[in-house]
Amino acid sequence: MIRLHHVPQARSFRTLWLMHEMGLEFEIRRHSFFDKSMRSSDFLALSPAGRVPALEIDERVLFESGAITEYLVETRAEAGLGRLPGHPERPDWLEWLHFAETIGQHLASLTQQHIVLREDWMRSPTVMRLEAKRLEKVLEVVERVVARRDWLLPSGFSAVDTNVGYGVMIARRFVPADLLPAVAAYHDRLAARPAFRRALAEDGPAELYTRAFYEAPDD
Ligand SMILES: N[C@@H](CCC(=O)N[C@@H](CS)C(=O)NCC(=O)O)C(=O)O
Repeated sequence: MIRLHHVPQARSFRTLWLMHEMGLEFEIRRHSFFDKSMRSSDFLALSPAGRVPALEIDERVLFESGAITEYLVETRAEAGLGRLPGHPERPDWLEWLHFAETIGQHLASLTQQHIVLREDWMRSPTVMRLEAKRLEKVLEVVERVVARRDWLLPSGFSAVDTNVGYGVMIARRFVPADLLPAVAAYHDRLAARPAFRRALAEDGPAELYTRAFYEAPDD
């Protein structure tokens, strides 16, 4: 039995989507950021930093979405979504897998600024603008690649498209989609995949991002 610990719209969406791409059977245990349950001793026993995703699989628990991605594609290699050691695209695959968290750090900062910090006096418009610009710069790396081909790797869709693709999906709430047309088209290709649609249908009610776009206020 595989059990995914998930919060709607969080990085655990990567794992939810990837497992559908791989055709795996699993169950979902949904959590909330706002009811303190992720600080309970039961949850911390699964995910010591109190974060999602955490995945119960093969008689153990794994946390860190990138590690989970790597574990899934290595232990279930028949799905063909990894690029395992020896594969000529292995270095590129690893680069994209970890680059997903370079995107993720700006998303986390913007989410904290716009959503988690609820009072205006807690927020910094300077940080909001800076982080949105830095996110745009990071996405330009993706833009240059997906302007030339459908997926991140020349050989076709792989698990790194789910890890980076989650970042692309959330980034649209902070960086106008028309600034990065190839990324917008890449997003549309990702969103048309049946596994993405199944994951979205199972994601659960949004409690983080309730607006389509979060604009940095003027000072
Ligand atoms: N690098 C980790 C980051 C995990 C993470 O920070 N997840 C967020 C949701 S996107 C979380 O659970 N935050 C709860 C908290 O910070 O208390 C990963 O990719 O799994």
